[in-house]
Amino acid sequence: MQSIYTNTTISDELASRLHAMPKIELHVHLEGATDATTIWELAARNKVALPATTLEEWQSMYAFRDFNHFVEIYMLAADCMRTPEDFTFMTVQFLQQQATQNIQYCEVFLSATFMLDKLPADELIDALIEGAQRGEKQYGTCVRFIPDFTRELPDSRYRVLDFVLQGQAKGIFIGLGVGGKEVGFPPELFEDVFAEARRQGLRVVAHAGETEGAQSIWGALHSLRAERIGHGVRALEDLQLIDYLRQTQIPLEVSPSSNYCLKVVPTDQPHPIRALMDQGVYVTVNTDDPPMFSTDLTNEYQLLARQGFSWEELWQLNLNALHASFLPDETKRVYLAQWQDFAAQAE
Ligand code: MCF
Ligand code: ZN
Repeated sequence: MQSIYTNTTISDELASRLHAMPKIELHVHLEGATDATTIWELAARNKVALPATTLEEWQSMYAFRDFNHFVEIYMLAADCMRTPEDFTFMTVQFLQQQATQNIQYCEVFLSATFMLDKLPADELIDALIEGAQRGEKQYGTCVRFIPDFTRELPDSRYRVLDFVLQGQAKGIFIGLGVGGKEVGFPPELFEDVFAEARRQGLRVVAHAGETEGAQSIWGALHSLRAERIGHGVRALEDLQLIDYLRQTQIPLEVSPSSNYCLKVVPTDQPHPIRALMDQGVYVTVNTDDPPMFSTDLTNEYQLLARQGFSWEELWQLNLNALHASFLPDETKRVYLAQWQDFAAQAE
């Protein structure tokens, strides 16, 4: 990929403050957070054939030509994950990586559509719980999952909902999501399952406004009653939608590097998160699939700093993630008190 637009350099002091800053992440996929080397090892262990003869060749396939190519690689990677132990391992490894950047809590997607044919729901849930407990104990970072179904496989949606309800009862799943190809699969198709999920007390979120325009976001808001929008950057194409998002303060989960890598945003342009924020839209910063986009959350904040965001603005974006999370208010207050200590020291 071409280098991403920047218009300023940042001090080492700001770079390390962004690394040390206590953080929360709301939009990251477990499968997409698993690096190419681990996928290569899982493929070998589970005897899954990848279309590459060496790890280097597999790594080179992470240069995505377009969105569909990304989907292809993501599905190949997800197919290498076969056993409960794989999911426990991936979760512990993920929490370790998050902890090194002082990410204290994350809400993580799981591409459930691809998993339910491969291993029994209860074993997968127990494996994720085991990973979450082990990871939190060893590294201090807490995780809750939001399984999603894939738009282009809508028949999986009720199976995924049943799975989410099983994990909700065990306290590890908090919501239902939808992701994948927007083009040809509008939100209106999934109104039924989202209504049922809400009735069952699940939180609901939807990817929208990434490869489709504002109409897809309107659909996610009106038909699905999504509480947060994954990406949503194409809201800027519709001023009425921008007004609506400003008034309702429905959060957007923005992932700058992902948008550049998947050609949602041209690499020679500043990221539209600036325009969204300037118009009063509620935005948060996320990684989406960090190793697939050669990034991590620290790097996303540093990239925005290199596009001219001040420390105060970046700190506000970080606070936005805390407030937009599905944590109980009491827990948010505890984090906030700790974070204020950090901010006071940083001044
Ligand atoms: O946010 C990115 C790109 N847009 C849509 N979906 C996904 C992204 N990263 C992972 N996904 C997931 C999605 O949630 O991929 C699956 C779904 O589970 C579909 S096929 C890539
Ligand atoms: Zn995503």
